[in-house]
Amino acid sequence: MPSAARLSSINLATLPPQVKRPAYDREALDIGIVHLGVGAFQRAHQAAYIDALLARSVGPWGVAGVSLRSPDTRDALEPQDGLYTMAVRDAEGERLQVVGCLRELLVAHEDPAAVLELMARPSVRIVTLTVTEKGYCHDPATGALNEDHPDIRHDLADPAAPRTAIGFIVEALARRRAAGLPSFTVLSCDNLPSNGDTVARILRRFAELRDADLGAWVAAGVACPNSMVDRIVPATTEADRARVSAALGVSDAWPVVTEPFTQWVVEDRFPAGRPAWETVGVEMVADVHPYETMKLRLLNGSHSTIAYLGYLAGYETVSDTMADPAFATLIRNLMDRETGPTLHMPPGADLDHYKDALITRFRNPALRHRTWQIAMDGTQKLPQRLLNPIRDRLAAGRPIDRLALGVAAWMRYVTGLDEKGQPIDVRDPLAPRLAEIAAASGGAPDRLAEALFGLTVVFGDDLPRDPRFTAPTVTALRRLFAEGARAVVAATA
Ligand code: CS2
Repeated sequence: MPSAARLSSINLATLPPQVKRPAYDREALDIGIVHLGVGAFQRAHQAAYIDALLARSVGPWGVAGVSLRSPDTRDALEPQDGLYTMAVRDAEGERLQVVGCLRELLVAHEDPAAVLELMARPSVRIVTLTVTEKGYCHDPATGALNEDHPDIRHDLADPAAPRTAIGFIVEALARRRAAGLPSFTVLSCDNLPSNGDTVARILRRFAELRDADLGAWVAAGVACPNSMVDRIVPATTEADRARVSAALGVSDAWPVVTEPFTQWVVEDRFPAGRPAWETVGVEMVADVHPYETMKLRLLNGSHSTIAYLGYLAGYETVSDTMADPAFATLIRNLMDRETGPTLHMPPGADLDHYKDALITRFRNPALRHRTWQIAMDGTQKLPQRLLNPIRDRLAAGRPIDRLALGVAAWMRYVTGLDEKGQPIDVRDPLAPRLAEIAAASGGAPDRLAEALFGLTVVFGDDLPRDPRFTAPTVTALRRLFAEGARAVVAATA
């Protein structure tokens, strides 16, 4: 990085005129929202909405961003007074905007007491989360708290120094209760089915395990609206940092890069109050469920299918994969013939338009969204993205060939060796177990599939017993080993 000055409050005024910047008094912002899991997604999504809201009318909605473990975001943004650039890119070009709503940055692992103090402040009315699927410490197949999770056991034993988002929220709520303060609303912004109901169930169970009274209080008094979040935000690259810094004339250690599209649908249940989100394009609704299923199945289900098959076929990014006509056809047909027909569309939504827009978004050549990034944490993602649509298809007596190919591609991927025999860096909370299974199968597709079906936390106990699911999945897996992903995609598309 050249020795240019760092982006910060004092040089905001010197930025080139085309760079949008916070049009409000940042100093006057109280912390109204604590966000757990401050990362690229939240900075390009929720924070962008809050920034737009504050620009319309300044209010008590400053955001404190908490990282649970890694100090990287805090280390990058603290010297910048919490400021960072959001670069919105597509084939037409790039727009830069400096976002100003992040007013405090904390690292929970370093100072849990400071995070609990923050969450127990009277000004805090909402706690939002993007901690990824695995951050909920639950069984993905059932949505129930995993009571044997080592971090959950730790947090139950030592509530004043938690490690998990769940432990922090419940301890902060207990402190608010003891202080006679109202509880905050908990808003999950992760790609989980019924994310609000899921976090409510997990919080209630965790609180109950701490003490029955607290459990009852959490169950009765903490609102957890469901929400659907959508914006594609690939990991920032060195090239992004250099390009954005050059355009600013000052250096930004961690800009975020995203697409023009953004959507946020939220259930309107905020007893402690909320920002006037509807004034900046957030859809406030009574029931998020149809929006969420549409997005998880059409966007994320396609994404995971692209990620595993594309990676195996040697494609580095989503747009590279989608530039291959066989893949583009497969994904369109997956939506048209398998996932789309399982949906009850939200009021006013146009399925064809939504699917067309997704294909354009996946093709966005200005984003380098790595297949490897999306391939992460498959054990946490498969149930809602591919397996639930498979259940619905089977219940309707309909074929699942493309969905099964996606599942088989995940199985092939988690062997940890690609089609050229090169190692794959498989990131997953169950990675050690997956590696054991792969080693024990000795490269035999049937044994591999059989052993992976035994992961009840992923497949439940229904699908592994249903030959209408296992047979096409095993067939696809055999073919992936024998013919390679590109050929199987072309033949299945
Ligand atoms: C992706 C999502 O990494 C992944 O699993 O499918 O992060 C996806 O980009 C977002 O959900 C888009 O809203």
